Amino acid sequence: MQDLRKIKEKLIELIVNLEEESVTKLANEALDAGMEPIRLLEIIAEGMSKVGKLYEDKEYFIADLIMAGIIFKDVLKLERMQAYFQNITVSKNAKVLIGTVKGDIHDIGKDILKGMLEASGFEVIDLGVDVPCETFVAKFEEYHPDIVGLSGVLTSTIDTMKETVDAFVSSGNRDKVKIILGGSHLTAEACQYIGVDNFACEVSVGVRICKEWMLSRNGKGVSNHD
Ligand code: B12
Repeated sequence: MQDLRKIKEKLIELIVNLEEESVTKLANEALDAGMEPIRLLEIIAEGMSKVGKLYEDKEYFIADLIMAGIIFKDVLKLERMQAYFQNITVSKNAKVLIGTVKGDIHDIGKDILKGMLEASGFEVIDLGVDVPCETFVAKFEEYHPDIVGLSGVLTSTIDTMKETVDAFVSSGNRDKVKIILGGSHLTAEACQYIGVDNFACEVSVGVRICKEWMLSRNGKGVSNHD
């Protein structure tokens, strides 16, 4: 059994080299060796950032970004990762509507959010990617969720997120729901400009915020397995 620090270094190296099969094999070994699924996700995300940097530096191309996305999804599909996400034994007492905003098709962060919210007892309605403002509002009016989560990683989503929140304002729905933003490019200033209740650059932080909101709303919050 390799030690976890060595596994981490090797995993990042394999991701950067886009070695799909070797990443899933080593990810399984890491879980066997006792690595927490959430830690594994952080390591894979670190590898993805390095791939993103190589793309920025023009050493990698769009095909390499696509491959990196496929590798991440392979890891999410591993049996033990699925088990981690689907560990739901509680009644669903809070609803979250999520989606990646218009113009952005990145969905890995959103999918992790969905898995972690469900594992924490939330019911999740996932609108997918490239979701227009009107769809967010229409689905809000259809499902009446407690929380709306807007995902986006492109810097251009600051404007699209604002348009989406503005659509909640103009339809008279903004005061009826908590809205959280998620994306690694977000800041407190952006959050204030867009007009939302909170933001998170990490899914785990976002899930904690959602739990706290539900706690303060009904005094009992959602059940979880922490
Ligand atoms: C894989 C990838 C792709 C894949 C996406 C596959 C998929 N199914 O998602 C594909 C190939 C499709 C792609 C396309 C493009 N990409 Co791309 N991509 C990436 C890459 C390498 C990894 C993204 C990823 O999945 N990361 C891992 C996940 C876990 O991270 P995440 O999504 O950010 O989620 C985290 C947080 O943001 C947060 N979170 C996310 N959503 C939410 C929601 C809530 C509510 C909460 C609380 C939290 C939360 O939690 C997660 C961590 O816990 C990044 C590089 C990077 N550094 O991220 C570039 C990157 C995001 N892409 C980039 C670009 C430029 C593009 C393209 C424009 C390229 C092109 N010329 O066509 C297109 C855009 C297409 C579009 N319209 O969206 C740039 C964005 C630059 C910018 N500043 O806007 C990046 C940063 C690469 C770079 N360094 O240049 N990409």
